[in-house]
Formats: sequence, C-alpha cells, structure tokens
Amino acid sequence: MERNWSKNDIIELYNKPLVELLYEAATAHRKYHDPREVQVSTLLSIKTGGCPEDCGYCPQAARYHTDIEKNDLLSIDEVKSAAIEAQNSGSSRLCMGAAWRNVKDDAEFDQVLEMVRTVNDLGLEVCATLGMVTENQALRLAKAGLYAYNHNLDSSEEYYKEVISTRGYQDRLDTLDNARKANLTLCSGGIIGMGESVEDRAGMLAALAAIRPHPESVPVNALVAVEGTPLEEQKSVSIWEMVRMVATTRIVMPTTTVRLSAGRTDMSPEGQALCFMAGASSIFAGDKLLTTPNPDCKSDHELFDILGLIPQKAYKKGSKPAVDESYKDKPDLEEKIKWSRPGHKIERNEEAKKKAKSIRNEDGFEPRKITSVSSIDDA
Ligand code: SAM
Ligand code: DTB
Ligand code: SF4
Repeated sequence: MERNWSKNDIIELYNKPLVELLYEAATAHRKYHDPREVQVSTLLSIKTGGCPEDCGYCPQAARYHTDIEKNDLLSIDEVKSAAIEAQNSGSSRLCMGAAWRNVKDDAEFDQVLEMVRTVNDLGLEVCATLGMVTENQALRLAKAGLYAYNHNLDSSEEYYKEVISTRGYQDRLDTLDNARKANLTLCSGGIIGMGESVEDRAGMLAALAAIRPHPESVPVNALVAVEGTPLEEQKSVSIWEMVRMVATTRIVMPTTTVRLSAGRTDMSPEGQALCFMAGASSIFAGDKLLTTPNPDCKSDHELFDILGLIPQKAYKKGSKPAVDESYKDKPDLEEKIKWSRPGHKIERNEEAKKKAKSIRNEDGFEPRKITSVSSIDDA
C-alpha cells in the first residue's frame, strides 16, 4: 500500500538533518532496489527547436532567442543509427524528445510510430516525450512498442503558473492519465532551481505521489540556465539541494526509478555519488541531453567504476511490449481535444520574448518558416 503524503509531511522530510535524511533514503532504496544497479537512458532530440510554447526554462521555445541548432523531424534511419550507438555505449533505454506542444494525428506522428517500432525491435526500452497526448495517441504509441512516456509536472501547481502560460497543470495530469490508460509506464518529474520554494518542491512531489500507482520513473532535473531563456540568470542549485530532493523523492516514492537528470555537468563526482547514495537509480548518458551538454560516457564509466555501479539491463522492471500492427490504423476522427491555454502574463517570459524580438530586428533576422511560429504572438 502506497502511503498518503501531505505536502507538510514532505517538507518535514526534506528539511531533516541531512545525515538522517540520507540514511533514511538509502535504507528505503535498499528495500526495493539493488543499490549497485543504475538504469542508463540516452536522450535523442528527434525534432529540435521552434516550439510554440513559452516554458520559461526551455531553449527550444521559438519565442526566445537561444543558440541551439534547430532540426526538423529526424528520419527513421537517423534514429536507428543513434539507437544502435546508444545501445553500444551501454544504454538500455532511448528517450526520444520532440519540441512539440502536443501530438497531432498527422504524417509526422506516423513517422514517430515507425521510430518507436524500430527502436523496440533493437531490444532497447523506448521512451518518448512529445508533449500532450490523447488516449488514442498513447494507445497507438503503446502498440508500436513504446515502453514509457515522459511528461513532467515540472513544479508545484502554484509555481508552474510562474513558469508556463501556454498550457495548464491539469493538461499535464490528463496526459499522464492517458498514457497510463494505454498501459505505458510513466516517467514524470520536474526541475529544481527555477526560483521555487521548498514548499513548491514538496508540492510537486505530493502531486506525483498522488498518482497511483506512482510513476515508474521520476526525473529530478537541476535547471540548466540557458542564455536567452527567461530563467537565464538563475543561479545553479547547490548539490545539497539536489541531494535533499533526490533523497526526499526516494522516500516518498520508494519503488520508483529516481533519475538524476539535467544538470550533472555542474556536479562533481562526489556530489553525484551522494545522489546515488540518496537513492538515485538512473541517469541520462551521452554528451548531450536534448540541446545542452551532459557528462561524456568516459567520465560516467569512470564514475561507475569508482562507485561499483553497474548499468541495468533492458526490461529488468517490466516486459518488452509486443508490437501490435494495428498501430498503423489511422483513427477515424481526431479526438475532440481540449488542451487549455491559460494565457496569463508572466513578466520574465514577456521580457525574454521582447529581448528576442529586438535581437532579431537588430540582426535583420528572418523568422524561420515553421508554421507554429506564426501563432506565437497570439499565444
Ligand atoms: N516538448 C515536450 C514537453 O514539453 O513535454 C518534451 C520535451 S521537454 C524539453 C521535456 C522536459 O525537459 C521538460 O518538461 C523539462 O522538465 C525538461 N527541461 C527542458 N529544458 C530544461 C532545462 N533548461 N533545464 C532542465 N530541464 C529542462
Ligand atoms: C527530463 O526530465 N529531462 C530530460 C528528459 N526528461 C526529456 C530533458 C532535459 C533537457 C535539458 C535541456 C536540454 O538539453 O534542452
Ligand atoms: Fe520546450 Fe517542451 Fe516547453 Fe516546447 S513544450 S518549450 S519543447 S519544454
């Protein structure tokens, strides 16, 4: 039976003397996991940049001016080569990310379904993070061989409003619900270091822990403050906050895979070691996350050797989904989708957008021809 956690219980836990918190987390970790095993995932950005959303942390939002290389949807061959490379480097999961607000029932989605099938055929666990999904879309992904769907709550419901105005918290919860209904495993977590309080961190964990059963994996990201985004000036979170967040997540959701996600390039090997002691049981490997740097495989291999960690085999915690050819069947009608668009003004997002416009004007910058970009000003 999963325990009911109130926000206050979680705050109390988070604020415990660190040595006690660590011990409690390490104890919970050993109860449900082999402490030497770490699940290793590789991220692959299958469609980069030009996103119509206003997520304040994200370098891929078209409205901010950031230095990323944009890319249309990758081909199936490109994905297959990247997947083989990830597998050869020791990853058991490939997580494909697209800079989309939501999945649409179009030719690009058909191509993503083929990518899922191709990566599943290789024996890797397949994860996707494509924005909001309906139940039918989630079902087609599952039939094509998807194992996990990533969609983060990002923060508490209250602080989320300070970060994103183009979609609502409930849409996020509904998306997770749709993925669960399709029997996909859930990967959902958030970001610390966006200026949120400890209460917000606890609020996010309480919201995740209210999902029953708990998400199978919970990524804990430290904000990567990217120039040009509204959060560019946020100071990096201290390792102690990261250790507390990982430990608290481990205790609140003892059976989940806690993923030490973005932000590892700023962490020392010793800091990361503490996170593993605190119950982190997964990482993203490879020298790039989606658009920002990540420690290279060589340094991760060295760290694993020093700590005696071993990469987990694919499908250790669940069975490989069998492909059901009916994923190819087109839905008769696009479901009536009612994703929200709260549309309130977030001062720092507005500022970053204004700054981007003036940089583009100064440079004589031509807006890229991405259909979604034209709707940004109206968002
Ligand atoms: N577009 C899809 C969506 O938003 O669901 C999928 C990709 S999106 C980049 C996936 C997640 O990456 C976000 O929800 C956020 O938690 C994380 N993320 C994005 N930019 C980040 C940053 N600068 N630092 C840390 N995490 C970040
Ligand atoms: C998650 O929680 N973190 C990953 C994955 N899920 C998709 C993404 C991190 C992105 C960091 C910023 C970037 O590289 O663009
Ligand atoms: Fe970035 Fe995803 Fe938000 Fe788009 S929806 S801006 S890709 S986090």
